[in-house]
Amino acid sequence: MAPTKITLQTNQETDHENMSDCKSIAGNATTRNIVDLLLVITIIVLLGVAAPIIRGDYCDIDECTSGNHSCPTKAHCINAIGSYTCECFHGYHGSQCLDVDECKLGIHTCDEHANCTNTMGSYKCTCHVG
Ligand SMILES: [Ca+2]
Repeated sequence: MAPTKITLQTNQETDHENMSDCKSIAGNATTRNIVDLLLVITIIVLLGVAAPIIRGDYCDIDECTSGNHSCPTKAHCINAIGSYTCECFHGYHGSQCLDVDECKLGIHTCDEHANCTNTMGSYKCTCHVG
């Protein structure tokens, strides 16, 4: 009677798969670290982009260049974030930027032998005859 052959299968192949799994797990850990790092970088970048938007930096309309302001004609328009201001030209004052009458106010620099004549935005001095 011939001996019965019994084939025993070793666990080598299974062990090999387990080793691959270990490497795979290690690889996944590295990948997870990279993904986490990219996530943190993305959040930082998004916060950097979002902060100016939240502050309104990118939502500002330049009323001065668009002509959508109500400054007096004798004023500079100065844009600001979310608003604008008007600054009277030199020689004009008040909320309507009206002419300053330097002669009437006595703030001219005309010589005592000259007449002061008010002009729009300024004044002029004219020497007395002689
Ligand atoms: Ca004047």
